[in-house]
Amino acid sequence: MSYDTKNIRNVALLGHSGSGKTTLAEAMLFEAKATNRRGTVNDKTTISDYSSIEQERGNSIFSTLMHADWRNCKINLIDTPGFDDFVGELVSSLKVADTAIMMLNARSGVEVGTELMWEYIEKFNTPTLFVVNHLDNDKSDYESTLEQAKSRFGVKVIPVQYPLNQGAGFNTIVDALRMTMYVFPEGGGKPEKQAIPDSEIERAQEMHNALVEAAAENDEALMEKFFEEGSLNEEELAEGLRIAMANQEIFPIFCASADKNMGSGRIMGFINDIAPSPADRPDAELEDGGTLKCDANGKPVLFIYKTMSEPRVGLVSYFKVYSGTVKVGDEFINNNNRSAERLNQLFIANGKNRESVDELKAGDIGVTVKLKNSHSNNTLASKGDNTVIDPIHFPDSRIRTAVTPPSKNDMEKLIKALHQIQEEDPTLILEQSKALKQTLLHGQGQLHLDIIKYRIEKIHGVTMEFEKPKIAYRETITKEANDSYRHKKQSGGAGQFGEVHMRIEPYYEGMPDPAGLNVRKTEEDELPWGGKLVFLWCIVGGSIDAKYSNAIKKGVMQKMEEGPLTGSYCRDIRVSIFDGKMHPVDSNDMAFMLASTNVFKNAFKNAAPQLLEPIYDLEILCSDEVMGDVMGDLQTRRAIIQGMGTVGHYQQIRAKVPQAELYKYSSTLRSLTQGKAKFSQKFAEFSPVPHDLQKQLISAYQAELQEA
Ligand SMILES: Nc1nc2c(ncn2[C@@H]2O[C@H](COP(=O)(O)OP(=O)(O)OP(=O)(O)O)[C@@H](O)[C@H]2O)c(=O)[nH]1
Ligand SMILES: [Mg+2]
Repeated sequence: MSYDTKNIRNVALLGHSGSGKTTLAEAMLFEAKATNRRGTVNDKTTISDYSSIEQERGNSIFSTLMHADWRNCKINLIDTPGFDDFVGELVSSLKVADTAIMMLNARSGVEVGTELMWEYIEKFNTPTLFVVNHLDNDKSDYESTLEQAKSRFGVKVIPVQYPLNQGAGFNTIVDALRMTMYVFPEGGGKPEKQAIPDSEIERAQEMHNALVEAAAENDEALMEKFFEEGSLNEEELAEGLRIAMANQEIFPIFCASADKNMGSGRIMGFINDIAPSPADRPDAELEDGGTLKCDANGKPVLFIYKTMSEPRVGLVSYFKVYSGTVKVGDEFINNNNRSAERLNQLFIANGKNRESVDELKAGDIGVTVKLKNSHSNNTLASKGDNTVIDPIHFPDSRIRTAVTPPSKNDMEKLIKALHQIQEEDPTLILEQSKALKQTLLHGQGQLHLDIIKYRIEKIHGVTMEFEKPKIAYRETITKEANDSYRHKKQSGGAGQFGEVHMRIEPYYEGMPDPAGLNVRKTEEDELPWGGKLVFLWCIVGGSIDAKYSNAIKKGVMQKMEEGPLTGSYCRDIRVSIFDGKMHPVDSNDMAFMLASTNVFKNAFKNAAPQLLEPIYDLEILCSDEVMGDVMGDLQTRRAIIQGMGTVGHYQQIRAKVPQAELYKYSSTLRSLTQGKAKFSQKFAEFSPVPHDLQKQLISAYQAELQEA
């Protein structure tokens, strides 16, 4: 049997690390009888954190698909990792979720991870409910957590529940939607429903009224009814909340102790009653700008949001059915790479446990194995249907490292293993840098890279060392220089002769023709590594035949590719060839190329050469108390502060920082702020290296040349 679209709820669990997502998921599955044993993170027995690396660390690292039947609904639950190193898992989960549960830790309120995840919730427009967890902790503070959530996420944050006795003895939740009090037995589970005591009635009624108002606000008929009668009946209230929830007009707040299994059943009940089904969400966006309706009778289209390889099984693909009904044996075309695929098996999953099903309807999330040539972000559709779901846009990388295998012979094996991980984890970028002669990994943070190293070693059996990545400097000049060079060789047979007179100048957009020269031909090249080479042929009177101009330009290019100062790429230079000499017999392309390379090199050194370094725009979000440390640290990194501001109750710092100063920034920031800061970075521009540093870099290069 498969679930109808309207009875499916796709829910992603989000929240700062440690807020209790994995524990809540376990409690939900237990309450829904999807498991008969409630595991714990500490005992390494949860359904969600099933991989050995998650169990070793006690944190989620991958998103995990689970599901539970609750009354007439199938709730697909995706637990996500809280560490922002694994933000890729969060983004792909939000792509397919129709509701988010944002977990707040009542001991710490809105944390920096909450802020970042909220940005994604806003990007995806995901209907969201909050769960204030850890209410059984002595240090928990529901009121302040609620205040923080309201001040940060706005007036649409409205409590449905509050705890009556937070702290070690926590067992009672007042529910203002149902106007009931839930008293949990020791060990949690099914609560006893009691009348709200007189002492709490006023507070509960006030909250109830706020909910009714919020429910009425988004529907004219309900609004009218509310004005006429001053209230709504249960059904109308539910209908109003459904509309408000689907349109992100309300972000209800629930209470829980996931650890004590208190509160999870009511949350599932609310999801069942109020949260949107996939068909209640806006139509899916397509790559070509069109949209696709979530309709089980439509054409079958599925989108792979995640893949993972498993020992003995091979590739496991997690997908959402965006339209139609998919059945075992269905044939598809992968519209991203045109390869044909067949669904030989279909599953629903609870962590590592999979259960075969015959079909899945639009909106549902499922699993298949052994697809031949499909990866995350691919759309499968029937032959002749070119639908491509708008892909997941992953964030830019924030950290890089160079990697080497212990021996050169293992390089191929290492690259193969990295490629495989990259296919499963689109936030890992592998770069073979010709310029730096290094293999680079770009990722989301030190922890992200450490986990990749662990997987490479444990799963693929290849060791890998991290090395400091080199910096991709650029070279340019800051003034004009003129020079000439004669290449002449007369050993044995045919000789070689070529003489080139060259002017080089710093190039800028719209510069006038070179003074005193007669430009015959202009070639303007965008360089593959950025910047320009402008090549002017200014030979008059035939001192060099025009047929040698290509060889002369090639000679210049050779040095542009391996600059005279540090062997880095050169950029933004105008070269004018204005004189020279030929020999009727000994002149040839090779001779002119060599003459050109040499004259360029010599002129370059006299043209006040300047090294340029990559500068990154850095954006840091941190709490007040660590702001001073973050700023102090930035000062040691040649940072130029661009601006400061506040985002909620967090401080935001924007700065320009040279890439050379960002090595290991992710781990430094984490230890400097005990995880109370997050950052992102983006390449901004190349800018001049300070004089002293330039001198150091040049001598280091010279020394390297001599060693070689
Ligand atoms: N006392 C108490 N402990 C809790 C509660 N919820 C979770 N914990 C504990 O807090 C720790 C972290 O819980 P997890 O469920 O792993 O948190 P998470 O949000 O999944 O964390 P990440 O996977 O790192 O993002 C574990 O030791 C849990 O047992 C709660 O309500 N009360
Ligand atoms: Mg977890």
